[in-house]
Amino acid sequence: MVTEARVRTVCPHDCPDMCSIIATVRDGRLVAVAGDPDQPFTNGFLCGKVRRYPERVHSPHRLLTPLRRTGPKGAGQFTPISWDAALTEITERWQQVQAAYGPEALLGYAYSGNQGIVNRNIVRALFHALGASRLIAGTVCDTTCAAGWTYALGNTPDTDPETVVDSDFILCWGANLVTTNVHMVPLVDAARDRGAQLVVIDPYRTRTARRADRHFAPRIGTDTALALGMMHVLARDGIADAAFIAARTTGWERLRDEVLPRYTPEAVAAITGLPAADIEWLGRRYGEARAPFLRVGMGMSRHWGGGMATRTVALLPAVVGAWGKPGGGALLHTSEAWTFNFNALRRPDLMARPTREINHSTLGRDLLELRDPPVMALYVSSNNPAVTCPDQRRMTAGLAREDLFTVVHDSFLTDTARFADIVLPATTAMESEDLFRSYGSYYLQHSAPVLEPIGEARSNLWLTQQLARRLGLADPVFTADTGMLIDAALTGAGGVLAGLSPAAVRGAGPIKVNAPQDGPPVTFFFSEQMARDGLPPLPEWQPDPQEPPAGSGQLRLLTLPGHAQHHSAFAGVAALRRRAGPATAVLHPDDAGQRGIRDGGAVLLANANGEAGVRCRVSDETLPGTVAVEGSPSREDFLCGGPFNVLVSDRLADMGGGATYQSTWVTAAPMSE
Ligand SMILES: Nc1nc2c(c(=O)[nH]1)N[C@H]1C(S)=C(S)[C@@H](COP(=O)(O)OP(=O)(O)OC[C@H]3O[C@@H](n4cnc5c(=O)[nH]c(N)nc54)[C@H](O)[C@@H]3O)O[C@H]1N2
Ligand SMILES: Nc1nc2c(c(=O)[nH]1)N[C@H]1C(S)=C(S)[C@@H](COP(=O)(O)OP(=O)(O)OC[C@H]3O[C@@H](n4cnc5c(=O)[nH]c(N)nc54)[C@H](O)[C@@H]3O)O[C@H]1N2
Ligand SMILES: [Mo]
Repeated sequence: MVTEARVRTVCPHDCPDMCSIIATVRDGRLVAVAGDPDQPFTNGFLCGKVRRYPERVHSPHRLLTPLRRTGPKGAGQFTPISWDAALTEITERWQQVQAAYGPEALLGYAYSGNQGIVNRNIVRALFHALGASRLIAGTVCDTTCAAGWTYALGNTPDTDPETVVDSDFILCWGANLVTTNVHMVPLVDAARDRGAQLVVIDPYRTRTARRADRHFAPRIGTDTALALGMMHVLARDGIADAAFIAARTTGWERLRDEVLPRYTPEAVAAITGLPAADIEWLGRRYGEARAPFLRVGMGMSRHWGGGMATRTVALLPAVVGAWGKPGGGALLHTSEAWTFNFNALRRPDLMARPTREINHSTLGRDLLELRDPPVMALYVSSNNPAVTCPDQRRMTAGLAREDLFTVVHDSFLTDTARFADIVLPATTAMESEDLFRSYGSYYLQHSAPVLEPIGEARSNLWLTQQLARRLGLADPVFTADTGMLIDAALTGAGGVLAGLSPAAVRGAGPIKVNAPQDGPPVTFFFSEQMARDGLPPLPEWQPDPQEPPAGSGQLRLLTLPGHAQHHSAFAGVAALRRRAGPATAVLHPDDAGQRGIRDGGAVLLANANGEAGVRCRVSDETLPGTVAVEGSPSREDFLCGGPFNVLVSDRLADMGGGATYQSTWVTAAPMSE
């Protein structure tokens, strides 16, 4: 007899949408997924990637058993072993490393491949208890923009995206909604049906820019100047909201008198490459809108001046008093709202003393250069640093170290797993229970497991607890079940989570929490905190001192998330891989012409860090002087060299310790095939 069930679950990926999914399971197989029509933000549809979830879950490339390395590091040669043998070997090796080098010679972490509150956070408890070095994760993504945003606005949660329907002017600043936040698009369209305008500021003509009423393409890294130019116009023309500024901001006079006079539309035009008339239009239109909604993306912060860029753009709503107006406000991410009792899962109290911290963005260098002690054992979960971290030259050399004992827990044999000594098979979120919160909306949802684990795959929670037990760790967190851990994460949680019990979330489907209505109590035009942290307290645009001089022939690299991929997490889905195509660079016709590069030809991108051989697409979607690359393809998708991050250095941004993918310059030349 055929059994079929429909189960309500959640998309676990690192994406602002956090969709509610209705999964159809037939005879123990996931056969279909659909967007939950009862969750207003998901709105009954899924993105093109997650629609293919059955192919990811049942991919022929899924890891089904633990593996032990048999060939050279990186070659991907392994033999299956039992869980018992794998766990025994790991515990013995870790104990040897710790005895010989001390506990900080071990570095273990889980990153954001699974956004579940339990499965993402519990892994930290193990490494805290072991006294291991700690990874400051997320510097590869959002720590720089988060720092800039907080300097400007404090920790107030951002505007609810569902309120955008009441806006009359939607400004998407370095945010490519159609690709990275597609469930906001119908809400933007609803506002447009009622007369709102959509304006996009992005150096690339993205899918979102193509749908916009107006698209402005400033040079990469010039947003600070552009935002100051808009403020210049607002101040000069008396459109700034004096009452709001007086009531809820600090430092306006200093900004207005010391900074803004220098950011005339003409001066800003010279920096951004936009016509002065466009800067005038942007400033005036933003100021005259009834309820402007600002959607700020993270990509615009991934360069040397990225923190200042986000900090400055985040000031705009206060200048015009947009906060609190229905339809107005600003959204970077809603993370601040989720005040879970994270420490009940992460358990920093299990550390005997605060241990060494390692920046995710410099992981490769640290694997090679750290001493006293060196990192001798590495555990990577829910992350593919051999593709997605900057400075792949060092990352590869670090992972290739013969004396480094590496364990990777993943559902697929990723580029990172190929360097592992032991690979452990991970469940997908369809095979585990968890609690999810969205970082781009205000929904919370419990997810029950939809399927039995595929093969011998196991969850992050199971693995953490097995290792803890074998290492003699007795704390109850290492025996608690998922329900108890969800309970712990909600206990004492304040803010929007206050009063929510596990019983209330389990089986309840999506829950919308109370989104903040009013915006930040204070906007800091002048920031004492920045001064204390050794940063310029007033916004100021600065040229990148490492930018090569004009005429050097180098192109600036712009790295964009893949439309048909989620970093590398869908590499096991053949149809999506075909859709993403080979690793590709987009060159402007002028740049391609000057170099004798033709559309569809092979091109070598190179700099002092490394090289990547890719297909070329010639298009004016990118600015002259900028070469755009999409997604995070695996090394095997390159004609030679790669991945893209082999071109990127591990230089850090101005604040938040973040990666600077966009502060990369390369030469481009035709390649013989
Ligand atoms: N399909 C898909 N969706 C994803 C992901 C994915 O890999 N694939 N990744 C997810 C993750 S982890 C994240 S963090 C989010 C990120 O999603 P977003 O926050 O939207 O950030 P990005 O898409 O990286 O960058 C947004 C835009 O910023 C532009 N940009 C880059 N530099 C500048 C600049 O200097 N100035 C301006 N104005 N714009 C600039 C880029 O051209 C890009 O179009 O997306 C999530 N969603
Ligand atoms: N050049 C350049 N580089 C970038 C970016 C860029 O814009 N440009 N974007 C950056 C950003 S925003 C981010 S967030 C990072 C993302 O970087 P990564 O975290 O490396 O992203 P993924 O490739 O999605 O890798 C996540 C891995 O987690 C695995 N996984 C999923 N669920 C589970 C689970 O439950 N358990 C375990 N153990 N594993 C699981 C997936 O199979 C996948 O291999 O990349 C950064 N790198
Ligand atoms: Mo990210």
